Amino acid sequence: MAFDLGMIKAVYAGMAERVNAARTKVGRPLTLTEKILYAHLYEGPATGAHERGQSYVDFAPDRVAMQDATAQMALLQFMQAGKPQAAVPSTVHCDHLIQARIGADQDLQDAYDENKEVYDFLASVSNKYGIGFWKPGAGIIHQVVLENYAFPGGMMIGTDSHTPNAGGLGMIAIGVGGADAVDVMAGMPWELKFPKVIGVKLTGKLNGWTSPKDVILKVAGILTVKGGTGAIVEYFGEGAESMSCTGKGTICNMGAEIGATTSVFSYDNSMREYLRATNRDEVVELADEVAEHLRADNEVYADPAAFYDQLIEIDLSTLEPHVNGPFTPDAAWPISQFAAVVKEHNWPAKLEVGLIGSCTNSSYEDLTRAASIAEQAVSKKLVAQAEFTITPGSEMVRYTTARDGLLDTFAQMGGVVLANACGPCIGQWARHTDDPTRRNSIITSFNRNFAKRNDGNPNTHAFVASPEIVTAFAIAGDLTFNPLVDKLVNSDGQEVMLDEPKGIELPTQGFAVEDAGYVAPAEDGSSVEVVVDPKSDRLQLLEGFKPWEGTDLKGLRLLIKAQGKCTTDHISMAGPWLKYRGHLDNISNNMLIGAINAFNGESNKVYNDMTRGYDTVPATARTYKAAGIGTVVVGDENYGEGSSREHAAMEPRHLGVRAVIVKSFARIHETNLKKQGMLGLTFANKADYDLIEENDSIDILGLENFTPGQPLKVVLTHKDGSQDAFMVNHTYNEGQIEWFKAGSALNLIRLQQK
Ligand code: MIC
Ligand code: SF4
Repeated sequence: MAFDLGMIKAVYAGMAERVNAARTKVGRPLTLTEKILYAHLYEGPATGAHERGQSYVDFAPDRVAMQDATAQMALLQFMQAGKPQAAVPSTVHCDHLIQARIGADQDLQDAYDENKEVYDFLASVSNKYGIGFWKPGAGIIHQVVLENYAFPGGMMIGTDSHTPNAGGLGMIAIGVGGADAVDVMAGMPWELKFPKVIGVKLTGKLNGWTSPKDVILKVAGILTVKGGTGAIVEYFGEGAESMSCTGKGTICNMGAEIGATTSVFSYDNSMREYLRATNRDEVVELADEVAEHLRADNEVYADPAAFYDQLIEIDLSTLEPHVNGPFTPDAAWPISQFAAVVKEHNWPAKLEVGLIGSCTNSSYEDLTRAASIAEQAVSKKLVAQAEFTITPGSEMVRYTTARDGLLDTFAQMGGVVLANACGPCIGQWARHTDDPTRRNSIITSFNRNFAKRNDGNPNTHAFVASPEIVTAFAIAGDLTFNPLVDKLVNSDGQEVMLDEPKGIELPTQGFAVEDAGYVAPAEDGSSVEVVVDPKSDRLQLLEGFKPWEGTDLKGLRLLIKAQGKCTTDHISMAGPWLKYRGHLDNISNNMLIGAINAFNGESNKVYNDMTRGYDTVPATARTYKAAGIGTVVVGDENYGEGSSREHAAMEPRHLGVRAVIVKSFARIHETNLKKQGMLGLTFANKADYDLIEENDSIDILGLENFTPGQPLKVVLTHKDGSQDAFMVNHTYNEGQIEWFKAGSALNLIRLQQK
């Protein structure tokens, strides 16, 4: 059995006492979010109330999940922490490094050959430290977690921003950087600012073409990519109860796209059924005993506006299918308006590829609904006009859908089944295109659609929608097609319409799988050796970053002033660079190469004062570093949105950047910067961003008295000798200031070990 029943029992055993203590301290009815969080305080039952959006709180999550692209750095750090075993149940999932080229079997074999060194490393570290290992091909982390580990009322962290997917099973599941995973695996408290709680009340019932995906596409339109920052989104209402558990997972998964800390649903029948279908009847029995603690107090549901920081209401009965994009997941368009919007913006209307599946949307229900559309391509003699791919989220889903004939249905429509892995979702896609300079459109059932994300091509306009809408679009090959009202012409020249999708929530014959792909760790791993070849270009043992020198930072140079959207994909691109996720020096060659330089509007071309010319960002950083000169990165709003990859913080730290000063940060990235001993600062007055000139020398003052809540001062000396000064804010608490002083959080753990 892969899941840890003993741990779940222990969590539930303490639940009543902890929830009651919290209710007493807080002095009012509790939301579900608060119940789960208070039930996981590191200190035990609450001894006081925590202010939402204000207090930093220490938590004790129940488990940790890591995917191969982030696990390398997480585990390289964990190896330095000096612990014999992971303190909580933890797993590694090999999903990100598999390239989608031809189809599942060949691609998986190639991945084994190309990534052997990394897989061997991950397998042996896992074996040594008591960590469960899911082999390449087993599936995508979030799907595998939902199928095996997530449980109502639990709390987990994962080194991937879509970890919140487990909220579909009522778990508080939060995406973090690898250094946070190290804290939890080392048995230390894990710190988080107590989140605000946004309530989303779902009334009515989904029908026709509308699916759970459309709920989150709609919410993304309302809240935008930063509207969820610092908050947990709690869904409730009759509409929530009428949705499948996996549908809830989809909604929670994509909460990452609005910057939410996580999203969660309360325990209900759909979760019971899903747990049973995935062989976890014992969990149902246990959860039923504490069911009252796995939902908000009745008073909250009776008067939600009084208990949530923000309340949104969506009527599922009237919700339309949505298509979001291009280039950002919060550009939300109801299907009835989409065709007009496509024309108005002159986006390429011809659809070249439709891609379904991924961690977001590859449940049995999703695939049956999409297959019910694909089937009609054949029965109604329609020839699919776009390429079509299917990425199953796990081997269990793949095996079951193959058994039930769904994959054959897709194949008849011309679909290609890819490996159970991230593939095209993360740029691991060898897309076959005759002309990459052509502006073109694709549509996916994934979650992110930043420029270049899927195929590395800036000319690709990527849209996201539900799997059934993607399938209908792939058949039509045209973004101005609305399957709800438009007809298509078939190969007999007749006009036909697609019927509404029909899905099956859970397989009537049950899920099945031959080899799920799990490898249990050794009981005692102390004699397992982990070898890293010093000559490897994929893996590099870490050296600790230097501690703070104890003085203000003076004479720093501006490395880049980034303008506009600067996601973790801009800071540390994925795709071809995933290869170097275990080698800090090599991956640093992608640092900020996608960010737009505010002074020339170009990417990867910044002024280098050492050579008095323009150069790439990494090369410029390296020349300053070699000369012992620290640098500063300046950024815009929501800097670092997107992924949890801590490489986006470690690379600048490694290449000598001392501070990142921005208008606002995305949560995970800000924490990652702090953990790596970097200064992450925000303009007290956002307009001061404009004061920064290309040739500036920068001083950061006030560090000797670096104190929580006290702003620091920045002095700019411009090329002509004139100066400007302004204040910058920070959110460092006492403990985080110690990370800065020690050079990184990990340095501090090592000091404490000694
Ligand atoms: C993503 O969806 O962007 C990723 C790839 O899963 C990342 C993690 C990574 O960069 O390895 C994420 O979302 O955290
Ligand atoms: Fe993988 Fe894409 Fe899901 Fe990230 S969002 S875990 S890359 S499938």
